[in-house]
Amino acid sequence: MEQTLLIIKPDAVNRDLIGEILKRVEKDGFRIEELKMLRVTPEEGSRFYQVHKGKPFYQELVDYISSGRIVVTHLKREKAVEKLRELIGATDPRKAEKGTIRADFGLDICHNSVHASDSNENAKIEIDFFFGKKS
Ligand code: FUP
Repeated sequence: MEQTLLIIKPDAVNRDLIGEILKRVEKDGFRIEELKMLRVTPEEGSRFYQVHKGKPFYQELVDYISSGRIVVTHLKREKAVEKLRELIGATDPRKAEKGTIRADFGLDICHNSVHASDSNENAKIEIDFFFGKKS
């Protein structure tokens, strides 16, 4: 079974969308393996998004992810990475396919409600980042 990481970002937590988003994820066949709510520091946010360092939106992204509480979930499913990317839709909510989480709830390209790992390699790194290394 493949694994991936989903983050429900501050805009969605602040608009009481945790239940709605997790319902969609579970209905799509994902098993929630681990889950927690937390707030990252700017330093943790900058480490999490270090692949984007140097890009014009980097500082806004780091400020945003550390601006409020997030819900982090470790998920399992067949083809988990690919299936979760499909379920959340494109990065920019205006370009995301109808019925996806970002199309339905995202506010703009920065405040786009959710994050999902984009590869198996990054899923492992991101799950380790939030839930600690698994043997
Ligand atoms: P995604 O994998 O769909 O989350 O998208 P990226 O890894 O390309 O981008 C990570 C985050 O950076 C996005 F969720 C939002 C932010 N971003 C911007 O704010 N502006 C951009 O032009 C691209 C990304």
